[in-house]
Amino acid sequence: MSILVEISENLQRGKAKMVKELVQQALDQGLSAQQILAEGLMDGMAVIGEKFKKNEVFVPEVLVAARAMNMGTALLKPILVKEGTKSVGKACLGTVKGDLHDIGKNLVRMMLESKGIEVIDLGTDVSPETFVETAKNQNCQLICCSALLTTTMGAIGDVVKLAEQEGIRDQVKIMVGGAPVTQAFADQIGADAYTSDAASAADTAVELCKKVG
Ligand code: B1M
Repeated sequence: MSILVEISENLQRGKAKMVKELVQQALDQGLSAQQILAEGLMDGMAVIGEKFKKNEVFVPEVLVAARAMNMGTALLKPILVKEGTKSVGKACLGTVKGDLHDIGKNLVRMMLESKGIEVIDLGTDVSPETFVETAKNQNCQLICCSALLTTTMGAIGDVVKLAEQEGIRDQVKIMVGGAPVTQAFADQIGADAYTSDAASAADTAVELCKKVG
């Protein structure tokens, strides 16, 4: 069995310590951090997601898998994030109000940092007020909102509206993403950019920072 399959399967079983060991072994074997992330950790999480959908696994199993995912990504982070890169801009990032999913958000953070963007991570269940106040007080060029639930994605629209009301809409770009979010939804709420994955979020963020100046 390839080490990437082993990582994926152990993640699915929630074996966090084993996942951490296997990720280290994979790095020692010379596999790239990107490959371990995509074909090991994210592959395992995708299988869990499908089983969760079909009621074949439940919240506790998903939580332990998420913990294993986080243990694995913690090892990859220093490699994916090039330390000491010149800052190209500042972003505040969070999962929107009512939503506790943070794995995708954490990946977005990692990728943004790898491109030299300073990230203020607001965590999960972040209110529109917190996004907008932080952007204002910390002079962020970007507000980055992640939403994983169809019931919470509407909260991104509230962030856009509040940024308008607070008079900072022309000083800040708003980026959105997360499994249920689409380009059409982003257009509908007046966001500046939508991307489907963390790597393209980072590329888009760099472009937007250049536009804001
Ligand atoms: Co939740 N959950 N969950 N869950 N959970 C989903 C999202 C769901 C699709 C599962 C399903 O039914 N198939 C479903 C939502 C259905 C819907 O809304 N239509 C669901 C549900 C229903 C729920 C609960 C309501 C379940 C319950 O309690 N009955 C509950 C809600 C809690 C809450 O938030 N208030 C809940 C709870 C949980 C756990 C706590 C158990 C756990 C979260 C643990 C954690 O995050 N620390 C969890 C998990 C893990 C999932 C699934 C299985 C996996 C999500 C994940 O981490 N994916 C998920 C099923 C799925 O998505 N297939 C599911 C891996 C991650 C890398 O992908 O986050 O999509 P993702 O991020 C991607 C892109 O979307 C993008 O980049 C990443 C990849 O590069 N991206 C951005 C993300 N944010 C971005 C921002 C950007 C740009 C790109 O710009 C700013």
